[in-house]
Amino acid sequence: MTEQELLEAAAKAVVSADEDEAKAIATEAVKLGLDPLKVINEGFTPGMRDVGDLFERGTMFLPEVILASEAMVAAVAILEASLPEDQREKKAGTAVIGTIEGDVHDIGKGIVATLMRVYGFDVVDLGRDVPLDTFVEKVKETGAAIVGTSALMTTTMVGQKALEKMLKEAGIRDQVKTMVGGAVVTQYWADKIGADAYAENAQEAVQKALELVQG
Ligand code: HCB
Repeated sequence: MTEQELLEAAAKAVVSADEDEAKAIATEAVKLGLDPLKVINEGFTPGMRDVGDLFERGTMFLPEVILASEAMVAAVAILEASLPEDQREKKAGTAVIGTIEGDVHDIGKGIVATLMRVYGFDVVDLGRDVPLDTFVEKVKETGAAIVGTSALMTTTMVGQKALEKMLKEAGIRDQVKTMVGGAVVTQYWADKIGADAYAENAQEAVQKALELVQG
C-alpha cells in the first residue's frame, strides 16, 4: 500500500466506523515508518470531517458517529504510542488544557495534549466538559504558562470568551497565555475575544505554544 492509499483507507475506515480496520491501518502505518502526525491529520481526521458532514446532512446518525469516533480514538492511540518520548532536558512550561463545559468532544484536545507533552510541556489535561472555574483554579495552582481550551460547538465556544473575563477577574490574565481551538473556532474568534493564540491543528498548537512561552 502506498502512503496515499493508506491515508485514503484511514479516512474510509473512520467513515465506515470500522474499528478493526482503523487499528489495522494505524498498525500498518507504524510498520511502514510513516509520520504518525501526517496519518492522523491527513488520513483519520479528514474521515472524521466527512462523518461530521454526513451527520449534518442527516445521512449519518449519532450512534454511527459514536462508533466512528471510537474507531478514530483506537487508531490514534496506536499512532500516538509511536511518537517519540519527550527527551528534552529543559521543560517548555506547564500547560493546562481541556474542553469547555457543556462540550464532550475530546478527540482533538487529546491529540493536542499528547503532542504538547512530546514537545516538552508538562500538560495538565482536565478532560472534557470542564467547568470554567476549574480552568482558573488549575492555572492558579500550577502557575501554568498556557491555558489551552477546545470548543467544538457554537454553544460552547462562548465559554472561551467567558474564561478570558474570569482570568482577568482572578487577577491572573497577564500571568498566563490563552490558546483556543476546536472545529468551530477561528483566528477571527480568537482576536475578537482577546485570546493570545488560535491553532487549527495539533502541530500548530505546539508551534504557537512554544512561541508564546519563548516570548
Ligand atoms: Co459531535 N458535533 N455532537 N460528536 N461531532 C460536531 C462537532 C458538529 C460540528 C457536527 C455537525 O453538525 N456538523 C456539531 C456541532 C455543531 C455546532 O455547534 N456548530 C456536533 C453536535 C451538534 C453534537 C451533539 C450536540 C449531537 C447531539 O447530541 N444531537 C453532541 C454534543 C454533546 C455535547 O457535547 N454536549 C455530539 C456528540 C458527538 C460524539 C459523542 C458522538 C462524538 C465526540 C466523541 C469524542 O470526542 N469523544 C462527536 C464527533 C466525533 C463529532 C465530529 C464528527 C468530529 C469531531 C472530531 O473529533 N474531529 C464533529 C464534526 C466536525 O468537527 N466537523 C461533530 C477530529 C479532531 C481531530 O478534530 O477539530 O476536534 P478537532 O481538533 C483539532 C483542531 O481543532 C485543534 O487540534 C486538533 C487536532 O488536530 N484543536 C485545538 C482542538 N482543540 C484545540 C485546543 C487548542 O487550544 C488548540 C487547538
